[in-house]
Amino acid sequence: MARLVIVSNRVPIPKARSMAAGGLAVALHDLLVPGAMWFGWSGRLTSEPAPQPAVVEARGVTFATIDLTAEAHRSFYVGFANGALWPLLHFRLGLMHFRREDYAGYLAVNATFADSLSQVLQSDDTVWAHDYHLLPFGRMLRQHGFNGPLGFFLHVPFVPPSMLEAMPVARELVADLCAYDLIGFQTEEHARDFRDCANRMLGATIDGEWVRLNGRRTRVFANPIGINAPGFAEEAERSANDRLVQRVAGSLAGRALAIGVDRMDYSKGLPNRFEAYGRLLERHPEHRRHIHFLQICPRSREEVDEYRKLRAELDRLTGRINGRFSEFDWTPLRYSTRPAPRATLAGLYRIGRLGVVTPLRDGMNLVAKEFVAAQPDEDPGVLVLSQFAGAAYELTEALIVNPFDPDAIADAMHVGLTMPLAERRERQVALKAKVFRITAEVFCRRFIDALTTPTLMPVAA
Ligand code: GDG
Repeated sequence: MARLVIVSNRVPIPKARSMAAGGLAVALHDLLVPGAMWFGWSGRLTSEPAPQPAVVEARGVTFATIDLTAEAHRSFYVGFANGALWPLLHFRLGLMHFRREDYAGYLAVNATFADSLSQVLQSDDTVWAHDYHLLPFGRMLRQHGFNGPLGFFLHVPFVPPSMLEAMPVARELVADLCAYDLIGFQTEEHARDFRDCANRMLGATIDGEWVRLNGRRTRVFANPIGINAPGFAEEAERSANDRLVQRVAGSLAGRALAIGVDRMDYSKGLPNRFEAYGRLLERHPEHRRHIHFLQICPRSREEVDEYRKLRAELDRLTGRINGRFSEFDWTPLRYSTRPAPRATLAGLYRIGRLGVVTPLRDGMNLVAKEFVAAQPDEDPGVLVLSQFAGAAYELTEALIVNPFDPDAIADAMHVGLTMPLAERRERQVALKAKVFRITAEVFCRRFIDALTTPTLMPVAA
C-alpha cells in the first residue's frame, strides 16, 4: 500500500498532542496510522530556516517539519490565512484585511512547503493536504513533478461566488485548488458553492461532482468529519473519577451545568451566547440559582487584532452578567481561558445538562459531536446547536437555533432545561447513532478510498 503523507500548516509535537485545542489537530490525531508521514511547520520561528525538513519518528509515524522566519509567518499565517481567508470563509467580509504583500508571503510559504516536501516525497506516495493555509500548495507540488494522488480537505466553510468575489485573488485561489485530484468539503452546500465558483469565475465545466478545467478533472465532494466516538465515550465515562471533574460536580450542589467549549474565535458566536444566557436568566427567573454556565475558551491567534478585541468583549460581558445576576452564594457564569486536559473535558461534557454550541459559522464543529458522544444513555443532556455549524446538517435532533438571535438561544436553553427525560433519551439515541456512524476513521477511509481509486469514482453524483 502506498504511503500516506498528510500535510498541514502546523505539526504538533507528538507528546504535547493531548493538550491540543483545535479541531484539525484533534481530527488528524485519529487519522495517523503507522507508516504515515505528517509534514508541516514545526511551530518554531528562526532567522535562517534549514531548507531540508527535520525528521523524527514517533509511534511509527514520521514527523517531517520545517521552521519559518518571523516575517514569513506573519504574512502567511497572521496576515493572509487568518487576516483575510478565515474571515472571508466565515462570511465576515467586514473583518477581511487583504494586503498584496501578505498574499505574496502566503504564496512564498506554500512554495517553501512544496519545495521542502518534494525532497522527502516518494513518487508512489499519496498526499493529503489540509485546510485554508494550503490552497496553492497542490499546484506547486505538481510543479515539482509529483504525479501521484493529491487530495485536499477544507475544514472550514466555503462561500458562494458573490462572496468569494470580494477576495481580489479569488480566481487564482479557485484555479489553484483545481490542481488537486480530489477536494473534500464538510457539507454538500460548500461543495456546491465551490463548483459554482469554478464555473462562474473560471468557466469550468461541471459534471455532477466533477469539475473539468484545462483538460484536467477534479472531484469535489462532501465528506463530513467525525470524531473517535467510541474512544471519546469511554474517556468520558472513565473521567467521572477525574479529580477536577469531581470538584466541578461537587461545586454544582445539584444545579444543572450548561457547558460551552470553544477556541476563543469570533466565528464561535460567544458574545451572542453570553447575551442569550443573560436573557434566559432575565426572562426565566426560575432558572436563577439552579444553573451554572461553564464556558471553556482557550485563547487563540492573539497576534490578530480581532481576537484581542474579542477577549476584552467577553471579559466585559462576563462581568456584566455576573454583576447583575450573582448572589452571595451563586455565580451564574464561570468563564476560563485556560485549556482543559482532554480527559477532563470529556468528563465535564458528561455531567453537562446542556451543551451550548452556537457558532455564527463553522465548518463542522467537533464539540457538538463530542458532547453527544460523552452523554450517559440513562440521563442524557440536551444539545443546543447553531443552524450554521456543519454539524447541524447531521445532528437534526439537537435543538437547532439561529445564533444571531440571542432570544432564540435563550428559548432553546429553557426548552432543554425543562425537557422530559423520555424526550431527552429519544433525541440522544438518534444523535448518538449518527455520531457513531460517521467517525474520524470513516471520514479518513472515505477520503483515501476516493483519492486512490479514481476510476471507481462516479462520474455524476
Ligand atoms: C476547525 C473548524 C471543524 C477546545 N478547547 C479545548 C479543547 N478543544 C478541542 C475541542 C475540539 C476542538 O478543540 C475544536 O474543534 P472545533 O471543530 O469545534 O473547532 P476549530 O478548532 O475551529 O476546528 C471546525 C474542525 O476544524 C475539524 O474539521 O469542525 O469547523 O473550524 O475537539 O474538544 N481540547 C482540550 N482542551 C480545551 O480547553 N484538550
